[in-house]
Amino acid sequence: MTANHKDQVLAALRACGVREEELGGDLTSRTPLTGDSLLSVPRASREDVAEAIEAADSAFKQWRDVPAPVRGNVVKRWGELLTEHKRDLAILVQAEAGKSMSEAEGEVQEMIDICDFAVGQSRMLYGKTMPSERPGHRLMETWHPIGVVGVISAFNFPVAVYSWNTAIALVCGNTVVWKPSEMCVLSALGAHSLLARAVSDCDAPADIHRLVLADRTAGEAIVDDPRVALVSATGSTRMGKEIAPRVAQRFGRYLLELGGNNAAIVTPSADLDLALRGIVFAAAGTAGQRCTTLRRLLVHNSIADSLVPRIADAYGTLTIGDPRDESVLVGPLVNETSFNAMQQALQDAEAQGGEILCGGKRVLADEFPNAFYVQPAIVKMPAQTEVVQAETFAPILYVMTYENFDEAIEMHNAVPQGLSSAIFTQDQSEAERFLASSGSDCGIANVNIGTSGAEIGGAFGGEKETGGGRESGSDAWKAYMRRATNTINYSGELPLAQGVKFL
Ligand code: UN1
Repeated sequence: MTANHKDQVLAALRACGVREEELGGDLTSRTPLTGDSLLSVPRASREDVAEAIEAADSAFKQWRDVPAPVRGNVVKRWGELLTEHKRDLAILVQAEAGKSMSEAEGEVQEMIDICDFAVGQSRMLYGKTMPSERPGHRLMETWHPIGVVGVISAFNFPVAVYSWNTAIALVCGNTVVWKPSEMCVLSALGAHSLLARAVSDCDAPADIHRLVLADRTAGEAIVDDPRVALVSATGSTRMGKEIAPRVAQRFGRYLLELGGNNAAIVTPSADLDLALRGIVFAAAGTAGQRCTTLRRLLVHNSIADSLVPRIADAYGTLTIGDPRDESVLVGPLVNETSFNAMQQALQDAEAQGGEILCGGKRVLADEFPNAFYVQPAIVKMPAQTEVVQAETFAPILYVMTYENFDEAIEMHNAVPQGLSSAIFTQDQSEAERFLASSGSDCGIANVNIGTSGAEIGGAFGGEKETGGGRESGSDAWKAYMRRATNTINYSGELPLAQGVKFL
């Protein structure tokens, strides 16, 4: 099985255009499906990172002057290649992140979607014109690229989040240096090779995108390098707390997508069949390893006894195991550290008055002694204690009850993170109150949809300890550009603004 898996991964890498000489080295990719090593890649040194930034910086000097719609051609071609190699890249994502094939292909689809979006955006880098207060004057704003964008991405979406940043950064006229998670170097090579092919097919400068495969020291080199105009990083709140002041120190820009602790409120009027499906996908899908995973369920007292046992029953029907079997819905945790963190959180939850209603145990340990498959857990909590306040990157759903709607909103917002949120209700007034300024305090607020699985067309990101960044759709492109305000005088006179007289 493992030998076959390696062969399958190697075939997928080759299909994506990865060359033999890019493999072999001391950075080894290990699959969470079995815990076995797959293939190794060379580890970039600090000097390699500096060289990549230098090359991307010098490519920027050319790329910024290429018309934006022409830059869009590269991204268009990338999208075509991703479509052609969707399955190949999904095999790599599955091998390293442990997702079901449907979710792994969904991740590549997210890349294709952002390419489409970015191609359109390349013709819509709109600036405003404003009426000038002076006769014979025009006032307008123009948007310009900023330089090298450093992308630091996490294991759980090893290629999609990178592509949100890269597709938009490239059409905006920036160049990209990418440091992926060291757990997902093969997926990174696959995605990067397809982009390299698109770049070459379009005769664009080769160094508009560079990949550095290494551990966190490479990330630190990107964070501290003054040639990196924007650091876009996905990861833990702890990581973001280190990055933000370091980038701010050198007046660089940062865009952070950090921890989530997402909740859903279920009100008495909710369609419980629909809520059930939304909750189970959001809480147990991707083995609880999305930033947008549902971690807290706030259920009205009157329906808790009918809804919660149904969720537990649905959990009992989830197929857990090696996702190369297409009937599997829940794959493994990424590694032992994750498993230990989950067990610790469950212990803490019990110590803080919680009751484990179902799940939480390791399964398939005999078959896969080096992989960590777990049953998704549901834990009834008396209150939002310390463990509920923290993001544990594993499938634990904490359930709490509430009595009135205001209390539900208050509980909803009473955590340090602010990424995604949802309400299940058939009552329009409750839905509107949830979406109002005094409702959910998150960057994403949904009605009758779970917390995860956002489309790329909207801006993605969150408030508070989630870091405040916005990536992907809507006007997130503005974070990748600088704005210039231009005043043009065609009057032949020199009237000063505010009526000031001088000379
Ligand atoms: C992440 O987990 O970092 O909304 C990104 C979602 C996906 C992206 C998740 N579209 O769940």
